[in-house]
Amino acid sequence: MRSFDIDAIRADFPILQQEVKGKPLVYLDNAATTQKPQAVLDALTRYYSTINSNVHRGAHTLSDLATREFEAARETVQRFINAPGSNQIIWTRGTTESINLVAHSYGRAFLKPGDDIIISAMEHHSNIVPWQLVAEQTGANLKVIPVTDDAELDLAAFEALLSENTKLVSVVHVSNALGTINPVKSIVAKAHAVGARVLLDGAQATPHWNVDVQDLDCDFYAFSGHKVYGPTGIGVLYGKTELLEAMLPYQSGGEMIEKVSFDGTTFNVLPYKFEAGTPNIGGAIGLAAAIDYLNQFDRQLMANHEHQLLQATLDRAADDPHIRLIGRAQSKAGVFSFLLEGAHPHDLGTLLDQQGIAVRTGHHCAMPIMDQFAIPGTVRASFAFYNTQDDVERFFAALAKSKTFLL
Ligand code: C6P
Repeated sequence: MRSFDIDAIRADFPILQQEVKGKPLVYLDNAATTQKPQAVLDALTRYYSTINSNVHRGAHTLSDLATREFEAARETVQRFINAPGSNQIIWTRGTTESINLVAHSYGRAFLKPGDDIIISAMEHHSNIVPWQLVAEQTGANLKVIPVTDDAELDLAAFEALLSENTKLVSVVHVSNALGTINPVKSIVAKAHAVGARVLLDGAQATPHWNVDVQDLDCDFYAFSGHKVYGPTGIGVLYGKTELLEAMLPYQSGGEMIEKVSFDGTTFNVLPYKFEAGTPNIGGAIGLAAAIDYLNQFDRQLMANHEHQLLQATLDRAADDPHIRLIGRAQSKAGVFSFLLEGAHPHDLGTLLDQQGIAVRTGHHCAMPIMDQFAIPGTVRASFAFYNTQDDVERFFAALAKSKTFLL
């Protein structure tokens, strides 16, 4: 196991060494996407420069090598989230596609008029819109767990929404806009008690700690490779075997079939039934390299480090009467979402960028929760384990300078 040496860690990330606008980069947009360690870049280069070929198809050596690495990557992901079987790991393009797969193949097939789907008011659009479409197409009702002023799920209201009509609950593990860590294990247990299935959107949880899908007992779990230090364009859907078996394919074409004739087609076994077409082979191998990179460290130490950065930020912000913090949950991941009173988030984001500070501004694809707080959006600084106390200092120095222009 490698020690948590922040200088050595930062040296692993080439992009962090550069300057932006003539200033050393302070990258605080990790909730949007994380940077990639050299190990991931090397894995992609090695794949494309030595074994690139299509998987499960060729009769030649390279295809065999690519297939082995591709399937080994699936097993790496299986261990990463402690899934019982690697055939429960379905490659997708990302969290968005994973949720759409469940909405399409489970929602449209199994929901009917009068059934209830429950989501929450703090969902990302990718966990709202697919369910709105499913509700329209099936006649099911879409119900929403309210969020308190402290940015926590109203669990009493959730329990009141649950009934024998509840067939599916789909909630975010960690909110990208607020940082709230939701008590998903108890949400799963309560939903199961009424016979409902549960999908968890893990896009913002997997970057921070080791998720255990068996411990959570969720029915589906979705996450994106690019948020866990892997490449873009690769993601994961985990599902319980009996559900995946019962579901029809999401897309159709090559790979997902067993036999095709004009009398009819039979489908391939799991997970290939859900993987039509040539998959993102390099992306899967790159994601496995990212997980191997993370596994070199004690992830608890990484999480502690991120938490210290968040706490230092919140402490500094508490002393500033101009800062309005959005997201005051007790249990919070490394997301600092705020408004500078009197300033539009985009203006502040631009001024920070000019000082080499990368943050995200806007509604963060979570318009309903912005509406609830009656704001157009926020400025969001989000932490990864390679950020430092110095990044926090430089963020606040840049904020102070921006205030001289804006206030
Ligand atoms: N949030 C953010 O800046 P994709 O784009 O498919 O990899 O992930 C979608 C998604 C789903 N759920 C949550 C909780 C998310 O945070 C995201 C992506 C990014 O917050 C881009 S909008």
